[in-house]
Amino acid sequence: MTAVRPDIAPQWAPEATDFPTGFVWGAATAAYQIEGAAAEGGRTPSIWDTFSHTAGKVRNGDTGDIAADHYHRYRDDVQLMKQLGLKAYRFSVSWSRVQPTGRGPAVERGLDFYRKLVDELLEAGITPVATLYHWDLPQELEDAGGWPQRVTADRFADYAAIMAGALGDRVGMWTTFNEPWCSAFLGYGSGVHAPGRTEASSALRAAHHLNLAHGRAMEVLRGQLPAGTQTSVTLNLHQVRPLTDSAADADAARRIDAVGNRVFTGPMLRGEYPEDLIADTSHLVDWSKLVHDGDLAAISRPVDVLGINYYTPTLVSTPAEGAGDSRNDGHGASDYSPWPGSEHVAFHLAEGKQRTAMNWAIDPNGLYNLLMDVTRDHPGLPLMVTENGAAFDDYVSPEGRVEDPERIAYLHGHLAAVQRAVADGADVRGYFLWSLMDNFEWGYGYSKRFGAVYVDYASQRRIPKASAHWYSDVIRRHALPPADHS
Ligand code: IFM
Repeated sequence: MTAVRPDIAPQWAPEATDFPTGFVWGAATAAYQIEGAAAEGGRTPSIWDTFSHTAGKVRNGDTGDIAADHYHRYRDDVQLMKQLGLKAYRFSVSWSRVQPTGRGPAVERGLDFYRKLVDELLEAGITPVATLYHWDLPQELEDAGGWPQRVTADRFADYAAIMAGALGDRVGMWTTFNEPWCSAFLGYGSGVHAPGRTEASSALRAAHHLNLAHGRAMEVLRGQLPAGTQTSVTLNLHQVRPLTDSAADADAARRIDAVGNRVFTGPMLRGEYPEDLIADTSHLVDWSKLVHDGDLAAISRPVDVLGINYYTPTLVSTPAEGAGDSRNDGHGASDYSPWPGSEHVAFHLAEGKQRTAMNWAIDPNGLYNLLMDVTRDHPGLPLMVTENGAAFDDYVSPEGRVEDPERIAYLHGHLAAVQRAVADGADVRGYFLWSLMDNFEWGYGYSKRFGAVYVDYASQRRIPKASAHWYSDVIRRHALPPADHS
C-alpha cells in the first residue's frame, strides 16, 4: 500500500548536482522551546511546564517560562527569517494556549497569536508549516490519564478541528505530530521527558493512542482544510545499525527498529502493527484489546508527505547474557528503558566520528541511508527533512560574532547527503534546519545551543551565527558551495 496522494506526485526531475526545483528551504522551532509567556493570554500549564518546574527534572532548573520570548518578539523574529532568506518556517502550536483545559471552546487570544504569526510570515513571503503537537499536552489532560488513555485521541481531534478552523485559510502545510516516539517512550517509558512516567505498558498504550490521534486528526484536517492543503506527520526514525554482523546483534537492531520506527510506520503507512513488535511486547500489553476495530483504517489515512527528523545513527548490540545493558542511547539518563520489550539491548557510540555537544556522533551517511531505506520500504512516498542540525558550545566573540564552523560542516555534510539521496531516487521535497534559534532543549534546558541564530537569554538579543549566513547563501544559490568553501 502506498501512502501518497496521486494528485501531488513529483512535479520535477531531480538533477545530480542541484536541489530539485521547488525544494523547500526552511528552519524549525517548537512552541514550548521558544515562546515563553507561559502564563499569558489565558495559557495554562502543559506537561512540560509541570515537569520543568519539578526539581531535578531539567538541567539547572531551567523552564520554558520565558524561553526566547518569541511570543513578544515574533515580529522581529519573522523579519530575521526574511533577512536570512528562509522560504518556509515550521512552528508548533501550544495546545494549552489555544484550548487551556484541552477540551471545550478555544481561547481567541491564544488563536490570535498564531493568526498574527502566520499573517506576518505570509507578509514576509515565508510559507508557514504548522505542527499541532510538539510534546506539550495540556496538564489537565495528563491529570485525566494522558496519552495512555484512548480518550486523549478524541481530545486531539477536537483540537485539530479548532486549529483547522482558525488557520486553515492561510496555512498550506500541516503536521499532526512531531516525534511521537519521544512523547510515548521518553514521556511514559524512561521518564526523561514530561510527564516523567516510567511505565513500560503505558508507553506502548501511549504510542497507539498517539497513532490513533494522528489518524483522527487527519480525518478532521482532510474534512476541513481547502483542497490542495498538504498534510504530514514527522517521525524521528532511528537509523538503526547492528554493531557486528552477528545474528544476536541483527536481532537487537530488529527489535529497536520495531519499537523505535515500525511502531509508527507500520500502522501509519501499512495499516498494521508489525508482528514482531507484538510478539516482543505481548507480555506488556494485550494488543487485541488495545487496538479497536477501525483503528488501523483511521491511522493509515494517507499523508501527503512524511517528515523525517535525523541527527545521528543508532548503533546496537545484544550484550552477553548477564553483562547488563546500556542506556547510552543518546536520549538522556534514566534507570528505566524507553525501549519496552527490548530492554536487553546495548547502545554504542560509533567510534572515529566527531561528536556534537549532545555527544551524538556526526554521520551524514546515516541521513542518506535513512532516506533511501524509507524510499525502498515505501516507494513513491514524498519526504521532507523536517529537522536536522547540531548543538555546539557556541559563544559570542569580543567582536560580537558567533563563529560555528563545526555546524557549517555538519549542515554541509547532511545537505550533501540529501542531495545524494535525491539523485538516487528519494523524493525529498525540502529541508528544515533545527533550529532557527537557540532554545529550551528539554531535559538539557538552555545548556545546549542548536540555533543558527544565537540567543543571548539575558538581553534576548539575536545574533545570526556564521552558519545562519552560510545557510542563507545556500538558499539563495539553491545549491551547496564546493566542500572547501564551507
Ligand atoms: O530540540 C529537539 C526538538 O524539539 C525535537 N527533535 C530533536 C531536537 C534536538 O534534540
